[in-house]
Amino acid sequence: MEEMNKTFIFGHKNPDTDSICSSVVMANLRAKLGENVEAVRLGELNKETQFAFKHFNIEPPRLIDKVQPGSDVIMVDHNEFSQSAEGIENANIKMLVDHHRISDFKTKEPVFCFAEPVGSTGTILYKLYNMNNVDIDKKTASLMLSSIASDTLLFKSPTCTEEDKRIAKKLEEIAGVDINEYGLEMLKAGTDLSDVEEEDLINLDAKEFNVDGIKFVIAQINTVSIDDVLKRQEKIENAMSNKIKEDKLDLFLFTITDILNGDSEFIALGDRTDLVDKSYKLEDNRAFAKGVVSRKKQILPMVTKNID
Ligand SMILES: [Mn+2]
Repeated sequence: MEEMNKTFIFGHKNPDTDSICSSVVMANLRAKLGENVEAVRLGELNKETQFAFKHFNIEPPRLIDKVQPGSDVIMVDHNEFSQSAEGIENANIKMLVDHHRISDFKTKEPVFCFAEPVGSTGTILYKLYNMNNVDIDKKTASLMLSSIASDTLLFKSPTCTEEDKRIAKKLEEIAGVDINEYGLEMLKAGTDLSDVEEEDLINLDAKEFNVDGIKFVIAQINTVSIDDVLKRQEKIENAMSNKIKEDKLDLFLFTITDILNGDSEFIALGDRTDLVDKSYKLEDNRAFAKGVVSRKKQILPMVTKNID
């Protein structure tokens, strides 16, 4: 019966560091406010996130695969149902904390929404702690810092705001961590993908979108060498083609992001590669995108603009 009163808190499928850290940070806050909550996750931890939790000696959340009808949930770091838990349509969504476009988000009951166009969900959570007069402990600050460092690529992403920078400074003091030093180590830990099979590589950080009946996936991986990843182009393309067939996708856009220089290389497959080609001329199914690092602020708007 206890499970029935418990609120589950989770980020998106194929979780990244911000999704995992934010569910734990939000769970800490709700627990301090006296609520029965548990942070859970909707997928495996990537290497970057594993590094963060190990570094600060924090237990990562438990894996779940679906939510039961009528169960109480809090969504963090996402709102699109196609990126959420199986059964989300029939859950009771109590709260949303997010920094993405709002799309296909529906609730049965009135809902608390905390959404801002800032660099990470961790940034919004910092403000929620303040709003509730709850002190931020060292571990919580470390997780918020990890969120900011990861999602803004250490302040290099165009999604990064002055607010993220200001809050990161405060968190550095609480956590006793130099974000530039720690953040680079964390980002680099996430780029060691040599032992990841191509089938998994394309799903590590993949998000599905539905716009005007067009179903597409934008996946992204971080690297310190685009050329290294391109050595695997053929196998990556095979995996992408299989995924396109399986999920009936119109487009699969795989993005290889150079975290040191802040550029990306696209690999695009599917019937609607024109949605990329209109902006970046594809040759051998790929194109170099200078200064492009953000899915939400650069890549997704490019695709949707080309749909119109
Ligand atoms: Mn995020």
